[in-house]
Amino acid sequence: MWQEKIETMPREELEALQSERLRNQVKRMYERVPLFKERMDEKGLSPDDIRGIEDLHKLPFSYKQDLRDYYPYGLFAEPLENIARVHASSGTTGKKIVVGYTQKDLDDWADCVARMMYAIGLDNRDFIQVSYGYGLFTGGLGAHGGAERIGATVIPTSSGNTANQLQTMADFGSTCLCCTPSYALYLGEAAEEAGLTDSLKLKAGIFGAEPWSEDMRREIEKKLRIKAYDIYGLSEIMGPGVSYECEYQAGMHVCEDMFIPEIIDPDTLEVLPEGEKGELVFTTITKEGFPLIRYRTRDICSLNYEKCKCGRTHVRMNKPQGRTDDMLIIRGVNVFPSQIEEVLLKVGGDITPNYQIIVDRVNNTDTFDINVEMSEELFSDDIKTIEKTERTIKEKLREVLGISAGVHLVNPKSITRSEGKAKRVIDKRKI
Ligand code: DLL
Repeated sequence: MWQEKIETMPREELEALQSERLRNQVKRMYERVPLFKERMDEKGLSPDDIRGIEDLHKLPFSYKQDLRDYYPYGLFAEPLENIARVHASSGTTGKKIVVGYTQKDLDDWADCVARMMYAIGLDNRDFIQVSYGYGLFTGGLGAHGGAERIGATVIPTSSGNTANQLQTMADFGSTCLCCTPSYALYLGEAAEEAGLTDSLKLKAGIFGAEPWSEDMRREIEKKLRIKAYDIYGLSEIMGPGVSYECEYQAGMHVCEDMFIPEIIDPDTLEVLPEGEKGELVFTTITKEGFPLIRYRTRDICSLNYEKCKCGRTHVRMNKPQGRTDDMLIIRGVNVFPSQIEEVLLKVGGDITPNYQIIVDRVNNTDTFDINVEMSEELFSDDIKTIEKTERTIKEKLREVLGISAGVHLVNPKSITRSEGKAKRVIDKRKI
């Protein structure tokens, strides 16, 4: 094991460590993060009221909206000169959310990913191809850090350019692939088509950033002739490696010495008993740059404290089974319907605000289409003007979302009106 002492720590010891770290984190944040102090004061809580993890439930929640309200650096708990790197992710209105890492945070992150890589049998003899996007998205640099930490040879291809990815994979002898599961499947198919499957040396894949099913796992394993492992994370907490599957592929071990998970009922906000399904909440107890207390992830899943066959004592979370908000994950990219609405409103004039987003999975790749109603004026205009408007919307959407969508202008009043909440999203994918 990469950090055997921590990964197999008896639960009592682990919980004592968590309690100590939680106490320190609460004190530190109370002094350094005004919003946290304000929320503690509102509840009449002082840091001394938090004696250990038994008091976790008393602490105030934090939300994605907080990151938007305090954009970009308002929630950092370290002076900016101590921030070594920032990452970001999309917010509902196109405004990014920003998180900062000190060098120690980056080291801890690399350790989390290294724990997983080591758990699935990788070491310094491996060639790890990182085909997650590099940049503000945490996937690329997150996987990269872990691969370097175990001393493997990193092949930082980033995402896209499929033919080149495959040629690199074959020529450089990549033994592990890191990317979104949907891209892995696409690569598997493209490898078959290019007749390259036999020349690949891949043995494992580390896939996450979007929900994927057991069927999809089997499909990827068959196509790429590998074992496919799940990795979970989110920008706000750390990026990939918050939790990961071990060699038994039976739930993802949360790096509990750094992150304390809870499952709550999203309506009553009560903490739910072990095994029950609800919203996942995280408290970061070692992060320096951008710590969060009781962050509501909006991911729905459950926790399993049973001891794993691998010997690790850290709790396992089941595959997230959806979200409590309207965020869609399309080809690994987070998309909020409100971002689309904003673009459509900006285009204005020729189109009406009636639209429908249709997401499906065809040949194992997400499809993403948007039907938008034309105004009566545009409808009576010539086809060239209609096509030009479609192109404008498509380009603007790509700029804002980072992925392209099929845009179809449809006849006025052809999208069914709803009597209640408009059904804007039709997600036909079966996860
Ligand atoms: O997706 C971080 C990441 C990169 C994880 C690479 C794994 C691999 P965000 O872009 O902030 O961060 O999106 C976070 O993606 O709240 C989940 O809804 C979803 N998600 C991430 N991993 C998984 C997974 C990265 N393994 C959001 N299974 C999270 C299901 C996942 N959903």
